[in-house]
Amino acid sequence: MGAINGAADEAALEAVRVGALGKKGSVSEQMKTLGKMTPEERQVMGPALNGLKVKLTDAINARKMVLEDAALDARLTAETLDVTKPVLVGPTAEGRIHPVTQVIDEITVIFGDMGFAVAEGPDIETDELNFTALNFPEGHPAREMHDTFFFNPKEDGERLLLRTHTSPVQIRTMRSQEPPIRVIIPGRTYRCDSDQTHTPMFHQVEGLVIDKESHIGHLKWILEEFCKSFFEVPSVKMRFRPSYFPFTEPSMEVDIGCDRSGNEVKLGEGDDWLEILGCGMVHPNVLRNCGLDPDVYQGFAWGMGIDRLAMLKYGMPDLRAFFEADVRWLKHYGFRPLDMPSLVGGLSR
Ligand code: 2NL
Repeated sequence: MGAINGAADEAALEAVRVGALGKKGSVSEQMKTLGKMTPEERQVMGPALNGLKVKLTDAINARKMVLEDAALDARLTAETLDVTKPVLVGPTAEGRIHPVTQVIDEITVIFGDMGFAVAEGPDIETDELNFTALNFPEGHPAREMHDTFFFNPKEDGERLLLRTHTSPVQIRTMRSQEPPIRVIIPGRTYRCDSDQTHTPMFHQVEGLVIDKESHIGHLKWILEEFCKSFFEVPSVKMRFRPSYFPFTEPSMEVDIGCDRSGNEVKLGEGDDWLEILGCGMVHPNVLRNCGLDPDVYQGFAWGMGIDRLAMLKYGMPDLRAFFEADVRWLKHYGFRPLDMPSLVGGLSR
C-alpha cells in the first residue's frame, strides 16, 4: 500500500502493479499456491487473497487517477495559451508584398474593371520585335537612346537583346489576336543605365487598344480615370504635351497636377506638374507590321514606369532600395499578402 501511494508517476505505479498483480507478481505467485492447500486452508486463504487483489487493484486505480490529474495540471500550467496574441502566424502574417507587385496588382484591378486583359511576354527579345516592328528604322538614333543590353550574335548573325520596353508584347498580341484588342502589359524592362533614379532593370506597364473607331478622346478618358483611381483622389488635373515616339503619331507626354509645397507631393491638385506617362495613337507603320490595315483599324497605346509610380504613391525616397532585397526595407514598405487591392475594398490600406 505504501508503494502504491508513494509511486511518483504513472510509470512507477505500473511497476508496482506488475510486481504485485502481474503474471509473476507476489500476489499472483501466492494465488498459485492455493491449489496445493487443503480445502480448509483454501477456504480461508482464497477469499483473503482475492480480497487483497481487489483492494490493491482499487488502490492502484485511485492512485492512477490522482497521478493523471497531476500530469494534466502540470501540462496545463506549462503549455499556457495567450489568447490575446494575433491570430495569424507564419508566412501569411510575416511575408510582405513588394511595392512594385502591389502597384502592378492595383493597375491590373483598375484596367481590369475597364475590360482590359493582361498580356505577358519574354524578357529576352529579338531586334525585330523590340525595334523594327515598332517603327525604329535600322540605324535610327532612337535605337541608341534605349541603351540596349545585347547578347553575343548567334551563328546566323541574329542578335538577341533584353527588351528595353514591354512594347514587343503588344506586337505579339496584335499578331496573334483579332481586334478589338484591350490589353495591359506589366513587366521587367532593361536599359544599360544606372544612377540615383535609374536601375538597369526596371518595370513598365503599357496599354494598348485597337479597334475600328478608338480615338484620342477615349485615350484621354481612360488615362484620367486611371489617374483618379490609382492616386485615390476624386479629381485630377492633366496636361497633354506634344512629344515624339517612333511607334505613335501623334505622341504625347502626360503630366498631372500636384502640390509640392508641403513635405510630400500631393497629387491631383496644386500648381506644379509631374510627368507620369507617354502615349499616342499607334503609328500606321506599326499596324501594318502586325498585319493590320490602318485604313480599317486604329488605336492608341501608352507606357509608364511602375517603379516611379510606386515611389510617388508610397513615398519611397530611393529607387535603388527596390532591388536590394533587404527584408527590413520590405517589412517597412511592403504590403500584407491578404490585403489584395480591389475597387470596392480599396486599392491600398
Ligand atoms: C514612356 C512612353 C509609350 C507606347 C509606349 C506603344 C506600343 C505599341 C505601339 C504604340 Cl506596340 N505604342 N507603346 C506608346 C507611347 C508611349 O511609352 O515614356 N514609357 C515609360
